[in-house]
Amino acid sequence: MSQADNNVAWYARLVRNPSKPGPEAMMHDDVPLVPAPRHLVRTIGRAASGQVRLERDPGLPAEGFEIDTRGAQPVIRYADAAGATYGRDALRHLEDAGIAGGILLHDSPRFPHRGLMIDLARHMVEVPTLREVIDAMVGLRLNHLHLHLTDDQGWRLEIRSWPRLTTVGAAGGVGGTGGGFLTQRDYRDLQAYAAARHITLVPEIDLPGHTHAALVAYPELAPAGVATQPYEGMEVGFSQLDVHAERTYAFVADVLHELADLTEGPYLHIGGDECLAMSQEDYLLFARRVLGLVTATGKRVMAWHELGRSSDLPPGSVGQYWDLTTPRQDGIGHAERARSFLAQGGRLVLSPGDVAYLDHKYDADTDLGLTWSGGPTSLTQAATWEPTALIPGVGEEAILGVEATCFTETITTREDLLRMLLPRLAATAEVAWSTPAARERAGDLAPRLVGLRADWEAAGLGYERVPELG
Ligand code: TNX
Repeated sequence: MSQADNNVAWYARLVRNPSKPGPEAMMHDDVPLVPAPRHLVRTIGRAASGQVRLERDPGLPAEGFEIDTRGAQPVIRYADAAGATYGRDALRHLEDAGIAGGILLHDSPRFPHRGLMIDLARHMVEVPTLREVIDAMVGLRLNHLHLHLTDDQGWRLEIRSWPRLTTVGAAGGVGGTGGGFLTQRDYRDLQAYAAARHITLVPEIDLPGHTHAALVAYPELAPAGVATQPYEGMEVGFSQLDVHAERTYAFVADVLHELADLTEGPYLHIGGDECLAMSQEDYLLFARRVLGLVTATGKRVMAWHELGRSSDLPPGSVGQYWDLTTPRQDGIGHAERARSFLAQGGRLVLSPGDVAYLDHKYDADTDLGLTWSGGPTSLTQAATWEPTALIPGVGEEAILGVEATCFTETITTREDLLRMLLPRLAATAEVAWSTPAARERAGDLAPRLVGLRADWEAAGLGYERVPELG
């Protein structure tokens, strides 16, 4: 049987609808991230028992793999270390579902950037929990963990040249709880833990707004230059650095220098969002200076889409779009600012607020979570959006990837964090990994989560029992 025929057979079995597979079913990357299980019985797969042959194949697309179970011994061909891990996981899930025999399938990601942002600033998230989040991410083939390290309520990364950022600025969080910070040693250890799981850390220092905690630590960086009390509320948009003081740029240069030194990945995320109390002129002045400072570190810029207000973006900058699946016409010009990154030689990572914000309630009755995007976000909503359908003029090539976010205003414990992430993180991951055709053919995500749920349970990772899970 030819490879293509086999692929068709695979889809026929996968979707249990032999009449459906058409020519597009033969695309090499046209497999849903989460396969459809045939039954719910868990077996100890051969993938787990080590009887699988692993073969590197440099011809495969990055992070891609091929599973071939037509012969006596299953073979996994892989492009790179990530592909080998993903291939082993996929084979194990197929075996557990009883559908691993006699198949040849290829899989590789639709988008190179598949991320999750965790907010450590509103409430600290401790290192052991971050490691568990990383464990969940690798099972979902997510490859970027973006850490929102600073905000009005707390500064969470040790900066040796400005020690009060953490001795003073890390004391509290929303409601006065959730203080703490990462030492540089913690950060490096976490980065190594992530790298071993094919995950790149993207550190974010949010500038020039969302900086109240830094101003409490160093009042001389504030426009008024006066000491302020720690902020424990949930409002946004009120704080800013003094963009007219040279010491502000000395501060930013020091922070970015230490951050770049710590960071193995190519990007430093510099925020840029919701700087609502600053004039356009001042914002653009600051943007020009800070963009130059990032470039001087040798790193690339990542920022929230508002930084598209600036026309000084270095080529290769990445804008993170956080407005809704249908951009709002609220005078801020979300779509225009996102497109500005493309016009300046950059690309976009999409985190639409109404489907990728996993800090949102699942439904009106969820005891924690926000709803600012217009309502709760169900598993189904998180799973059923199409990246190329959001912003007019932003198509496949403009999209570097997709990222879920989890801000922590209402999230204070490991358990709460995990149940806001899971199962919805699987939905964002599938949107980031799989083609629309594969997702459509595979049908609803919830019934396909059996293998992942078993993995989460085995790892002690709690998840929300949403109605779609039955
Ligand atoms: C918007 S999205 C924010 C955060 C909030 C979050 C809550 C973005 C760039 N900024 O400051 O924490 O909503 O969901």
